[in-house]
Amino acid sequence: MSSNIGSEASAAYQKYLDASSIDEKIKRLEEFISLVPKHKATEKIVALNKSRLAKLRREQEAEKIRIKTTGKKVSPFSIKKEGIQLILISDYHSPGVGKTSLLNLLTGAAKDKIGKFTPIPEIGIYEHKKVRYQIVDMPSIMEGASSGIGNGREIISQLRACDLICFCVDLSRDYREQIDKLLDELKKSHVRINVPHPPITIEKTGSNKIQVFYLTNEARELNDVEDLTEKIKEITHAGGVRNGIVKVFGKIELDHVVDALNPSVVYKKAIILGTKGDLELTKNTFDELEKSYSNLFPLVIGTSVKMRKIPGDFGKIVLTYLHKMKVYTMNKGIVAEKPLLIDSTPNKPTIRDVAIKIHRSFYESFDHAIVIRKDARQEKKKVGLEYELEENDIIELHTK
Ligand SMILES: Nc1nc2c(ncn2[C@@H]2O[C@H](COP(=O)(O)OP(=O)(O)OP(=O)(O)O)[C@@H](O)[C@H]2O)c(=O)[nH]1
Ligand SMILES: [Mg+2]
Repeated sequence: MSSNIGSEASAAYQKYLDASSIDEKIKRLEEFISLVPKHKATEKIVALNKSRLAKLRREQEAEKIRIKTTGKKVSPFSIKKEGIQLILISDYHSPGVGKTSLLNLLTGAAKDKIGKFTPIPEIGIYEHKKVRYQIVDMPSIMEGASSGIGNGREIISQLRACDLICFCVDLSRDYREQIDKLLDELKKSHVRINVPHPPITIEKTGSNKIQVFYLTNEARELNDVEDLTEKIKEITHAGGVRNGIVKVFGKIELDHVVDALNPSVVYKKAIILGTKGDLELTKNTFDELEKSYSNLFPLVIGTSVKMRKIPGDFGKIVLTYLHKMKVYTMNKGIVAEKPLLIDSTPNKPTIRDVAIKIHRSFYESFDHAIVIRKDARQEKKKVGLEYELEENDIIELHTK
């Protein structure tokens, strides 16, 4: 990756990034540190990674103590994320909606568990164009899940951390009832679905007042800013924040202020997977569902496990929906096997995003990058930090 670090160390670093357990991360990071040539230019990288290693070792120790004292391994509901995590949920019904069947169709996992109630999460890995997706088949969500019924708290806490929630809806049943039940439990748990993060943040400070700043033109041009500022201050005060800084980045509503004060509010992306599309009359249900929920769910996909029907490029559809773009890093002419995923909103990603994503030290000591764009037959172009990237670009970073 970098001319200072050397190819072996860069390869070890990539393995560290890919590692999924603490033990493996520690092993890979030790390997990386031992391979980095030690001189002035690499001092900072070595120090940074040594402190990272110390943190990982503390986590490993804490985990050992936890197992020793509680006698328990990690709960089956605490799932270690790997790749892009999709969680399948549905309302409780017997026979089930078809989540385990979908998991099996995509990943081959849990074949013997189809048709039986799934009491703990089942997990499988689906790979598409070298991108790994962790599919989690959750136990169905019961009424009252938000107050803990049927492991509701454990399930919802996983949903808070995932990349995409997949509402699985049996097309041969009343779809409205299924979707609304799920939405209701999520709403009660402060999980907001398919709405962007409102453009406001509130930080507690040591200062003796609440200050409100409007940081973009859009925010500064809001109607009656003085009145709005007073209202924001009142709500913030009532929410228990006496000293703080409120930053407004765009158009906001007063509900957004309330949400920003509540640390349990999360904003998640979700899609609908209609199931059992082979059964009679489900075509009509699918069309109706798609139409009536189009405001809330821009993506509804019809499936039938019985007919092995799910889009062949399901992975690509998910990546596009999550606004993620795939690029490849290169080191001394060798292209990494696994792609790197970078966010492609609100603007097109640049070399800067890639450098920061790999490691801040690459950004700080950045000199130039080489970009190969095979689709446009672009051979080795030398570029700077602001260069905008396209899907499948191959990028080699060079540091000073
Ligand atoms: N006709 C038809 N039946 C299906 C399809 N997918 C699943 N089923 C059937 O629906 C039943 C339930 O499927 P599961 O995959 O176990 O459902 P689940 O959502 O995992 O159920 P729980 O774990 O109980 O929440 C099984 O008998 C499946 O064979 C499908 O595409 N078409
Ligand atoms: Mg199941």
